[in-house]
Amino acid sequence: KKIKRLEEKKRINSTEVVYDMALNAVKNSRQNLFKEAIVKKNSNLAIIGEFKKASPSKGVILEKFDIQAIHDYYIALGIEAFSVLTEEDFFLGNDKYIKQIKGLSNHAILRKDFIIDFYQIYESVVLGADAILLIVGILGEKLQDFYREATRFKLQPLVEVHNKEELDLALKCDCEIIGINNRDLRTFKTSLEVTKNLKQYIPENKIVVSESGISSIEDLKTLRDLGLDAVLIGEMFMRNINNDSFIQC
Ligand code: IGP
Repeated sequence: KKIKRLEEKKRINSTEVVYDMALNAVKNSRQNLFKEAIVKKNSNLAIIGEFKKASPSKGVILEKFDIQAIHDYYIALGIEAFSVLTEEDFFLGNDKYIKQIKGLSNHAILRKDFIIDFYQIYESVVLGADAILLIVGILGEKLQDFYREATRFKLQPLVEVHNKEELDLALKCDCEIIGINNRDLRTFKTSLEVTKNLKQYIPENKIVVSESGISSIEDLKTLRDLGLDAVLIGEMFMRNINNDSFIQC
């Protein structure tokens, strides 16, 4: 399904065309904006708030997916950066959300999608993303090439790992920002133990983000004490946005 969708896009705009568009768009790059928003400044954790309508494990999370309302909620919470799901089939995301959100404020934007083709790197530049997700579990040894191409186009890759082998690959390609996904993408189960385990193997100079399944103040305290730079939260915020109380966890 993914590949079919990509083929369709390429029929409309070939890789060469999107590549040229990216070369032009990279001139407007907000260099290092994402990195600077999430790097540890004092002992506080930065929070990346995700715009997430649905997920493969939970189905539709937020019926009324109002970009402006979610944006305003995140601004009120003091969130440091945004993560925007553009993946259409499993997360009901859309490319157009990036432009919409950029029209609302200057926060850094991470494009969340399954990047499997350079085409999507060029497309991310054209869409105006500041950062993209590169999933080591999907890219394997190809990570290095994707990382190089993304940084050549001034995108800051968040390199996502879930186990020690994947982390070793990420470290081998000397990436700056590592995302530890607490969710096992095969079983959908989340555990903060994944972050606890992997954090110890990551050199001090890396920016480390813990992703998925973060749902309480207790979780945030645990992660802060581990010395992380940032956390990435989607579902918990999406479930709380329509509640009267500020934050329910
Ligand atoms: C957010 P949660 O459990 O707070 O909604 O998780 C984010 O980590 C998750 O959406 C995610 C993701 C991904 C989605 C992490 N890695 C890769 C799609 C693709």
